[in-house]
Amino acid sequence: MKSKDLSIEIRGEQQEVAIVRLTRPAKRNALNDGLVEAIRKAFENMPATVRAAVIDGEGEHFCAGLDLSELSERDAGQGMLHSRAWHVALERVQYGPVPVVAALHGAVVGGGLELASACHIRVADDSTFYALPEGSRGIFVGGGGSVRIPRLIGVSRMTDMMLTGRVYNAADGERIGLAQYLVPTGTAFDKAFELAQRIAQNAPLTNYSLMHALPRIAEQPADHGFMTEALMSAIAQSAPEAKSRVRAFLEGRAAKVQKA
Ligand code: 1HE
Repeated sequence: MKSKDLSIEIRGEQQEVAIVRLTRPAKRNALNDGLVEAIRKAFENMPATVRAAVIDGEGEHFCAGLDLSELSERDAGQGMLHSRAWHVALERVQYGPVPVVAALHGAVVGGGLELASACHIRVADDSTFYALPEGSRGIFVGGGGSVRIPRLIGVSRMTDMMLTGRVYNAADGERIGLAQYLVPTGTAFDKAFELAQRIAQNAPLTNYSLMHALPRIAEQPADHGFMTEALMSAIAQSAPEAKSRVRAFLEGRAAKVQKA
């Protein structure tokens, strides 16, 4: 399946991985309304056979953020609705059908960082840099960045990025928590795909609980969180797949945890 600015490729036989690629390199994968809608539809219409996804960007940069050429046309009400449309699309990424691994390189800026923050794992190569140029452009984040980015790096670092235009390089980005993996230039997609293939082998209920229950539990007061955890834990372990995986370990048929 291919639209002008977004391509979707499904790889694998049984536990499939979807590769969702921004294909607007001439504009550094800047996200216009059509592209935001295409991302939403990609996750709403993901085939049931897909178990994990990778998002990456064609060309030298992952994503230059909001398409600024569309910004000047909006009044306040339209601006609010535009931001809400981003919220819906990125909510479909974060709370969609499958875990999503972002493969980052080059610019991951503005709305590009908001998109990356909605993914479950971020793999960055050495060419990656992160910024929130909204601060210098006289605007504010609108794609969920003020909710998701502080959860990765804290309010003070995000405030600094927006107040001063601070740009984090790939190594510092990994150090502060913008990415979980740092790999050599040109290898982010390969690493992200390898991780997605691994994730696709998990029991679907395990992936579901990590995507949908864990972030909500983390937001709950401890007392509520313990209760939700107990419920999720009971549901996950009751699945036939959980029972057969535990039995495989006890019978010596499953891999041991290896020392890192
Ligand atoms: C764009 C955009 C864009 C590039 N909207 N057209 N984001 C920003 O403020 C980042 C703006 N972009 C940049 O700082 C740079 O383009 C990059 C560092 C990402 C890449 O630099 P470079 O030298 O590789 O490319 P370029 O020459 O700057 O751009 C190539 C073309 O892409 C050029 O168009 P052309 O017709 O002259 O070839 C650029 O105008 C175009 N382009 N970025 C529109 N962002 C939900 S709210 C989110 C709010 C935000 O995201 S605000 C932050 C926006």
